[in-house]
Amino acid sequence: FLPEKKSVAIVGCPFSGGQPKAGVDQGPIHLVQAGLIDQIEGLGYEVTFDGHHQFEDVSALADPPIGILKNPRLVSKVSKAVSEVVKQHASNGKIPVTIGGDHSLAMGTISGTLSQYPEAVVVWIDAHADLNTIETTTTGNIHGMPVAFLLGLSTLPEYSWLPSSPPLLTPSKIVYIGLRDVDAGEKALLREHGIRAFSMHEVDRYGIGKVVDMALDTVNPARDKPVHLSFDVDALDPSVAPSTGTPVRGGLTFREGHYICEAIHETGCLVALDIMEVNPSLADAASVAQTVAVGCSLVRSALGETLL
Ligand code: Z70
Ligand code: MN
Ligand code: MN
Ligand code: MN
Repeated sequence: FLPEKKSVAIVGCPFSGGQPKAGVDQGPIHLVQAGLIDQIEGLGYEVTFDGHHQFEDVSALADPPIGILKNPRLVSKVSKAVSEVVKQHASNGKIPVTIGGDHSLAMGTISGTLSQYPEAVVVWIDAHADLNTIETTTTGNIHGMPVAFLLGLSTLPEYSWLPSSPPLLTPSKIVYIGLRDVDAGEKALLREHGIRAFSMHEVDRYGIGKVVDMALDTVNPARDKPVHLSFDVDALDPSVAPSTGTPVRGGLTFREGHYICEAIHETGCLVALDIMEVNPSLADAASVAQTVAVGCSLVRSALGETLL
């Protein structure tokens, strides 16, 4: 399934509609301005970047809440468009690298990957499970819900483009690393559906090397399936990635985050990557520069940059 040529497509997604804080839509612009494309080319890839995705004019869309869900139609339209772009790049043998933007975009990226590679598995790196359903969400922020939509646990007519029975993603095809801020309803869903998750407790107990091995053993035991890596920078400790909407203390170190990316690269199975939730309007200039630089270096690690 792997592309013969080293080829990456950058999918820039300046989108913030899945959560309430302004600025996360500027994340992809900062990542590109920091030199992300040259850095990937420096690793020997041919890089396609056709400019950041142009989204609908928000004000043009009548989008009242559905239940407590905020911007439900906008998030759906954007994710559907992203899904088509990601699938298109994947079908052309490129690795789509989607830079956000908030994590609701993963409905689009992962559905795009799964339409091209139905056997693909998802490695989701996050402080949060992003597994709330329409019934369990207490915030109505859809960036806390993409996994539930992908699993078909939440359905709405407005999201009918996303298959739900059967869904593209099933519980045995996703594994989490880095969780530490999981809502009660999400904990119940993890248990009920037998979804495998390695929280920061397991990272402390076993170390990141063993945790990544165990995580891959659960979803990809023979290391023969395509892997979609969806990385929310808030998985990292706030001292490492301060410029993000929902920093949660006790996160992954700089090295633990990069190790995950390096180890996924080493499997040779990576077919798609997301770097999400970089918000350059939160925190001071030095913290923004640090977070953007970390976002770029996570991408490089996942694409094969080595320390030696
Ligand atoms: C909470 C919710 C979330 C990111 C916060 C938070 C979800 N569980 N995700 N920040 N990236 O609103 O559902
Ligand atoms: Mn997330
Ligand atoms: Mn998160
Ligand atoms: Mn929270």
